[in-house]
Amino acid sequence: MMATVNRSQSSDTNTISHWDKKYANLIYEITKSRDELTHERDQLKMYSSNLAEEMEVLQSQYDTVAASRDKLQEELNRLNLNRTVLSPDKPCRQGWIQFNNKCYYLSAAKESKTWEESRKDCQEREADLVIITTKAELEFVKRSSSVTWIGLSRGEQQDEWKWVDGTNLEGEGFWEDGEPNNNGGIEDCVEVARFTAAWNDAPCNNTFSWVCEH
Ligand code: MMA
Ligand code: CA
Repeated sequence: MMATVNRSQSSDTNTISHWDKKYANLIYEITKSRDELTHERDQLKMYSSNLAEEMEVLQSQYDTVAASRDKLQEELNRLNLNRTVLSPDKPCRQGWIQFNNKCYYLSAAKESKTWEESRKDCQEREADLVIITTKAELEFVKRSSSVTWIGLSRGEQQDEWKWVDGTNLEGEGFWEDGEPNNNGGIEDCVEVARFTAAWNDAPCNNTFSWVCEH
């Protein structure tokens, strides 16, 4: 702006050429720095696209490592389950209750599962649904607050009952009076009632408490 004012006030061609030179120089400098910036921008673009590629590679490496970490964690959990040193005075894992020479896991009070789900839970604890052999064990297994699944279910035949270890029920068992009655023709699993220490056949899809043994 100052230049325009000066120029209009001057008729000196030397001065004009002086300003032209200055502008030419300025334009040259600006053009040069624009070209430099353009170059720098292009380099940054390339750099950024290289980084994006590198990130993709790292991401996939991370995913692989994370997956193997999760697998190891699972394995560790499994090993920890067995790690508890069992001694004669403390033969059961933490959270398990000893009764005679066996260890029992009683499901949490608020939890209930179908017979199959209960069995799966026990198997995940490296145990199985309880097999009851004595009246004393039945009394122990009975839960005062809820009905309890045990490891007994109907076999191939209507009157055949199988324990989870594959053996058949021997003898009379501990059936409630009038049981098993296969009510509605859909009662293939056995529970211990809330009030009486006796068995009842019930639909396997009912959800009850459960007791594991190992
Ligand atoms: C009755 C009795 C049982 C049967 C259940 C099913 C409450 O007991 O018939 O044998 O299993 O009903 O709910
Ligand atoms: Ca029944």
